[in-house]
Amino acid sequence: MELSHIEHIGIAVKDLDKVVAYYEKILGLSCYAVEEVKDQQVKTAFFKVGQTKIELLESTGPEGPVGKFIEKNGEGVHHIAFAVKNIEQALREAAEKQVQLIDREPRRGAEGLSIAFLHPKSTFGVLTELCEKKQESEE
Ligand code: CMX
Repeated sequence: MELSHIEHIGIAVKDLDKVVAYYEKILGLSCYAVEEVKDQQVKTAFFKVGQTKIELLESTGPEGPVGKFIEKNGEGVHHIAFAVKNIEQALREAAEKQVQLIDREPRRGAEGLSIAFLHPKSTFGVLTELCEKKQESEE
């Protein structure tokens, strides 16, 4: 699988506004986008640190993946997302190597990226996201 960089780190938070204020006022970053991803029951806020982004995730429903995560673990690092050259190929390779896929096919995530998750039970406890920025014409 060809990974180019860490695309983002996802962090589960209880109160998006409060945490955005921390990243802006203490760490000196600037939030450049806030977006709700309805099918994932999350509201997200993005920051750039070099080539990598920080994605803050506030749950919009207790049964969503972030709501369940916070209920069990509290706030903290939720997932790591790697940029891949070819997401379909990367998923095929992972499946061939017996990695459990959460998404068998890529789907559209925040910022219009093509994304898919690997199950933390087969990635040594780290929920892993693969992302590819498709050209408009490829979608
Ligand atoms: N990191 C590590 N382990 C995790 C985890 C995470 N983020 N989320 C859940 N788990 C573990 C749980 O601790 C639990 O472990 P045990 O069986 O040892 O108790 C196990 O996975 C099952 O967890 P669960 O709470 O019962 O939840 P589900 O099985 O219903 O769902 C998962 C788990 C990973 C399949 C689900 O959270 C998922 O599909 N995640 C991918 C989508 C997602 O996270 N979307 C939010 C971000 C969207 C975005 O970035 O835009």
